Amino acid sequence: MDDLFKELEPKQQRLGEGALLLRGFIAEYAVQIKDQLKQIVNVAPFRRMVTPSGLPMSVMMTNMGTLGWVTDQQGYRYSATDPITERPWPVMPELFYRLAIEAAKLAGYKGFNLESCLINLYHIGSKMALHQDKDEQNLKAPIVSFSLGIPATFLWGGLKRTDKTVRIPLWHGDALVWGGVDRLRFHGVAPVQAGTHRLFNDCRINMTFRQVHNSI
Ligand code: MD3
Ligand code: FE
Repeated sequence: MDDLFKELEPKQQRLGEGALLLRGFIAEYAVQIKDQLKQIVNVAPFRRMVTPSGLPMSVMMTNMGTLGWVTDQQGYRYSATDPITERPWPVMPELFYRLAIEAAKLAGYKGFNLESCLINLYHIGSKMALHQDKDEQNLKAPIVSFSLGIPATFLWGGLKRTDKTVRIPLWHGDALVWGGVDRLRFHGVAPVQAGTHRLFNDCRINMTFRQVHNSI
């Protein structure tokens, strides 16, 4: 869809019973978010992780919060420390915490006990293969995602890998919340097309906010 028409789209789009797309939800905070991200990546730099089969991912990653998602030849897991620095991941700034909880609330999820944020950095051509997010112990809590920078097409699949996928554009400032019956949908990101953004140049950043453990 052409960028010229995006203001004609509804601000809230229900993608499924448990999934809500909030167009432009974080747009007004983009400058603050960029400043905070700069400080995060000074402590925990973006790096290319390898999948359990040893292949480097095209997306670069880092984390903030009490737990971070990591992958290496040992497998996928959550870790309280950054394997590069062997120090705890940077504390999640208040702004991110507040915005993610607010987005979850708007989508109908209360009591979201936010523990982790995975930060993905896409360059032109970076992509994410179809997968399910199932490394969390708690599959009842929702996941909140924020998109920044150049747009991407995300692939919204079904509960089986072979189910057809719907292509949905994600623009700078969009938030997406999914949980409930939509929590285990297969999803991915198509190779990012060339573009430029006034704040993020030729990059796309996606942050996913997660509750890993069950609440007590
Ligand atoms: C979940 N990130 O980090 S987030 C991931 O844009 C991840 O970086 C993508 O998948 C990114 O694990 C997508 C948005 C998203 C979209 C559709 C979904 C997450 C979804 C459908 C079901 C479950
Ligand atoms: Fe995912």
